[in-house]
Amino acid sequence: MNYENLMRECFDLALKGRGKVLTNPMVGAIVFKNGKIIGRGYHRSFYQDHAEIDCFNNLEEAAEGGTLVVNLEPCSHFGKHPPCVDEVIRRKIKKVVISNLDTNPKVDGIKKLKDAGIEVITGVLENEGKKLNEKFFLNMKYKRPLLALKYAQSLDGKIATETFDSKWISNEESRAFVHKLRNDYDAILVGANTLASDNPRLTSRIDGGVNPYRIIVTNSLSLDPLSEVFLENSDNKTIIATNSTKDFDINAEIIRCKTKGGGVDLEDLLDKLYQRDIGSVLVEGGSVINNAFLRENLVDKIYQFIAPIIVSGLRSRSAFMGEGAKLISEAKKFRIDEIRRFGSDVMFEVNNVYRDC
Ligand code: AOF
Ligand code: ZN
Repeated sequence: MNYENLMRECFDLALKGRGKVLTNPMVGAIVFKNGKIIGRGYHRSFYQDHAEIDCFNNLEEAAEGGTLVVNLEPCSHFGKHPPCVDEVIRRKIKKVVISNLDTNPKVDGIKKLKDAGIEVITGVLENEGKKLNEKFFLNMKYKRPLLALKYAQSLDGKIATETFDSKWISNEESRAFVHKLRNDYDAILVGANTLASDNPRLTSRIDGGVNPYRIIVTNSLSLDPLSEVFLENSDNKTIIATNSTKDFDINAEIIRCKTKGGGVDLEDLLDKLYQRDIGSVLVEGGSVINNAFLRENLVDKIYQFIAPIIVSGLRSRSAFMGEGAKLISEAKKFRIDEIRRFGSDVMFEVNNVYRDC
């Protein structure tokens, strides 16, 4: 039997948890029996049931003798929830069809299923499954959030003019896509300079969207407490990440980080965010913060929008400014994985070649 179409449906179910599962994977599950689907479920959010349990809670008839199709190996550990494999066995499922193995070292679900006499098929649409959960697999491998940069630049590689004007380089269609992106990421990060010059809200303005954490990185304490991110804070998700030890009187949570090179130690910051279950960070910063993440080899992905304008100017800003490579052979290497058009703009989605999980 070919399980690809059922697996595709699991992916679609899994995607309903997009932006809500934090450091957990997106998982969809289906029970198939006597030629029809008798139940569907998915992992709705970080705190809610795993997909298999959600699916078992929505069955039209008993699952006994049926096939469970799920995009990730069912878990076998006690985390926030008891092991899914126990429930799969208790429900007398006959066969389990999986796309990806769970790289969480605590999980060894396939062995438990096989020991219970259940047939297990793995690797169905494996690459698509990996792409779907690229954040989760990176989290598991590096024990830190996936870090992506997003910026819009002109044809001549400028993200702002000599007078620091940067509104609006990309067009409306590109910006609508950015709102969708923000919904996919757990946190949006900017530096104090961007906060001062753009005063962004950093919210996701799409229907049913979840607002990401908003992180402001600063080594000084001269932030304007009336900036939008501190005002529009009903869900209390603005974080100031600083290496300063001074006190702030500001409407935000403060994360104190180690100091590196005179600023915030970014690796330490990512560790601290991961401890708070933040699995992905989108940097909408500017030249300095982009370069700081690049130099630390922490950039996993870039969304680069290119608008058909030319800014020119000796002092206009490019996306990365600061210390750079002396030789081309020392340049940081990425792979262009996707090229999309948004009206007159183009977007490259590029990934760090060393980060494949
Ligand atoms: C599954 N089905 O839908 C998900 C799984 O703390 P917990 O109990 O939520 O466990 C989280 C871990 O469980 C996570 O790191 C991953 O290994 C697995 N996620 N497993 O069987 C699911 N979301
Ligand atoms: Zn589970």
